[in-house]
Amino acid sequence: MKKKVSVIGAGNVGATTAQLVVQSGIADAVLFDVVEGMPQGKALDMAEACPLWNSSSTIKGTNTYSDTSGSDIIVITAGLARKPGMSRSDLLHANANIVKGVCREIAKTSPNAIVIVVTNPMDVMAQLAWKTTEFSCKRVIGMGGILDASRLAAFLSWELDVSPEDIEALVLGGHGDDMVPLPRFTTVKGIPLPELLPKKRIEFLIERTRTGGAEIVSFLKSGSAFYAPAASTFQMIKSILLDEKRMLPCAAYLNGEYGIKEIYMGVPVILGEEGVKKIVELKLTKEEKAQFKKSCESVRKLIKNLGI
Ligand code: TXD
Repeated sequence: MKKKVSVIGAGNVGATTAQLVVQSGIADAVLFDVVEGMPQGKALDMAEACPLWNSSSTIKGTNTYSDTSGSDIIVITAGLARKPGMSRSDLLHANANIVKGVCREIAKTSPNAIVIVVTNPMDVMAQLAWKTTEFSCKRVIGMGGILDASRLAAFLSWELDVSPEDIEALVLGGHGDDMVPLPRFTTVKGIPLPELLPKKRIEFLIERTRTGGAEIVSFLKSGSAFYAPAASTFQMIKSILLDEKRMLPCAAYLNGEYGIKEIYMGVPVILGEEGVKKIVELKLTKEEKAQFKKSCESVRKLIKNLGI
């Protein structure tokens, strides 16, 4: 039997993630949303593309949690985008209510699933999902660092005129304005970035990475990025389902690693069939440590604001 991936929230990121799963053929998918008809319509459309994709995966769109039961992976993309007049804090509470509701349901219907949290503010929502499901922290993981690193890799490939295939970028910290891109650990075929570009240029590309999400929002006007976020989520799904043991920057629960306790933070982890197999600890410089700590404080503030 094929593995089962359920995507909660059939909007831009959710539907595109489901598409990547079904198109790859590595699992069957269920697309869930509270909007009636929308997940059914998108799922039917994808199912009708399967013959063209040579995929034997199935996909079902639904408004009923029982259809997601027994999932191997649950991806949470359900949430609201910020509307005019809405503060970040309003969004925090609105999305927290949605994620909490989703987690209560999936904990009952898919008690053995690995949960990938995408909804923003992602690090905080990952913490909330872990608390609400009461799953082992190895089985609740946030998606953010892969996307940030992919953005940096794309900018570097244009800057250096080299294939993105040969670029390994690494970004730590929370998935927010104070993420911590690491030039020392960003390499082109093994050559560290500081040997390839002047400091000023690296700083410019790092700043573009930090504001990468906003750059896309400013073009789209309504809605935010979804192709690269879905591709990032799919990389996690694949590493888990195929037990690839990829080392990927994800939000994981830190309990002493990096000198940080009891919060979700973006760090390199090894992802396999049981979820987080290992948190990889890097030796950071004083400056990198300070940036990482600052990023942790921002996430901690939001967690406090939510009272979790
Ligand atoms: O790197 C990252 N982690 C991110 C996060 C990258 C991109 C997007 N990021 C966040 O993901 C974004 O800020 C949002 O919080 C989520 C989903 O983004 P998307 O672009 O897919 O948003 P949409 O298109 O508005 O889709 C959200 C869907 C929409 O169809 C709603 O009807 C649905 O969520 N929704 C729900 N589904 C299930 N259950 C409930 N309660 C619910 N409420 C809304």
